[in-house]
Amino acid sequence: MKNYTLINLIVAICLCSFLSFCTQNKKSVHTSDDDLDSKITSLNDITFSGDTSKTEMVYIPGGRFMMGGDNEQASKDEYPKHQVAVNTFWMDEHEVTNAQFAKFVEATGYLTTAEQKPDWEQLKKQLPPGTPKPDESQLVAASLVFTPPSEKVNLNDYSQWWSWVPGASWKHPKGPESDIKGKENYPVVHISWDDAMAYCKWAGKRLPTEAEWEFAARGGLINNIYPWGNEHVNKGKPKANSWEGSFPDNNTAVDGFKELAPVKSFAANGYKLYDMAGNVWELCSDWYRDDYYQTINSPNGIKNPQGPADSHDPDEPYVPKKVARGGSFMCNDSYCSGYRVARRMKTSHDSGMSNMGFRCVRQ
Ligand SMILES: [Ca+2]
Repeated sequence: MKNYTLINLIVAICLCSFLSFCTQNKKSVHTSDDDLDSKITSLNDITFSGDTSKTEMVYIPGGRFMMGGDNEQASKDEYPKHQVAVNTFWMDEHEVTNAQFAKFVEATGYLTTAEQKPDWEQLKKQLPPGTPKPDESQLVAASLVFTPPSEKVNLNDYSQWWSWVPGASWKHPKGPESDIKGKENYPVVHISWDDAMAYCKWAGKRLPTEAEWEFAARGGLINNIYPWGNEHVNKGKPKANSWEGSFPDNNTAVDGFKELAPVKSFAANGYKLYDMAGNVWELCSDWYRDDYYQTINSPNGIKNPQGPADSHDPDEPYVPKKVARGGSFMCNDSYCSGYRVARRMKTSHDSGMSNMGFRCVRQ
C-alpha cells in the first residue's frame, strides 16, 4: 500500500508539475552520459544563432476573428467566444523536429528539463502544502512516457497510461534504451515550456501567443471546428494524427500512426500550416487561466492579447501553467478532442511528456 501511494504521488507530481528547475544552478545538474561542465540550462546563457531566414515558415496575414468554442464539445474555458485582432507574423510550417532540436543542442550545449535531476525545494512549491517528499530514488532525471494499457481503464486516472521513466528525454523518448535514429523528421517531444523558450531564443524566434496560434490554426476559415473545416476528424480521408478506436487501450490507427507521425504527413490548412491538429500538443507563450476569455471580452474586441498576468487552473491551483494547443496523437472525442482549433490545454512550464512539442513564430 505504501508503494502504491508513492507511485501515485510521483505520477501526480509528474503530470501536473514536475521537474523543473534550477535553470540558474548548472552545477546541481546531473546527467548520465554527458560532461556536466559543458552544459547550459539557463535561458540567460542562450545566444541567438544569427539565422534570420524564414526557411520553412509561412506568412500569416493579420486580421480579426472570433476566438473560442465552436460546437457542443467546447468546454467552459473556451467561452465566451470573443473578438480578437492579431498583427501579421510568420509561423513555422511544421512542429520543431528532432533534427532541428539536435542542431540547437549541438550549438548551445543546452540540457533539457527532463535531463536534469529535480530539485525538491522547487517542486514542492507546486504541490499542496504538506505533501511528503518522495523517496530520493524517485527524484531523478526522468520524463512522462505514454504506456498504453491492454484493456479499458478509468479515463479519470491518468496514471493508467502515463509512466515516470528515468532516463526518458527528447533523445530517448521511451527511456534509456530507446533513441531517435531514423526519426529526424518527427516532432521533438519531452520538451518543457522552458526548453521551448530556450530553442526559440537561439533561433531568433518566439512562441506564438494563444490568440496567434488559434488564428493561424483556423487557416482563414470562419468559426470552423477543425483546421480543415467542419468535417468530423474521423470521417473521410485522414486529416490529422489522432487516436482512433478506444482510448487508451486500443488504437486502430486508421490514420496510419499509432503514436507520433513524421511532420507534414497530412494536408496543410489554408495558411499552409501542417499538423495544427494532432501529432503533438504545441506550447504557447501565454499563462493559462480558465476565466481569461471572460476578462477580455469586449464589444470592440481586443488586439494582440498576450494572455493573463498570472495562471489559474481550478483543477490544480498550486501549479502555474502555460497554454498548449492543437491536441496530440492521443486525442479522440471520448477524451480531449484536442484537434479542435478552440481547445485549450494547460501544462506547467517545467513538464515534458511523450506528446508535448512546439513550433515558433517571428515577425
Ligand atoms: Ca494516429
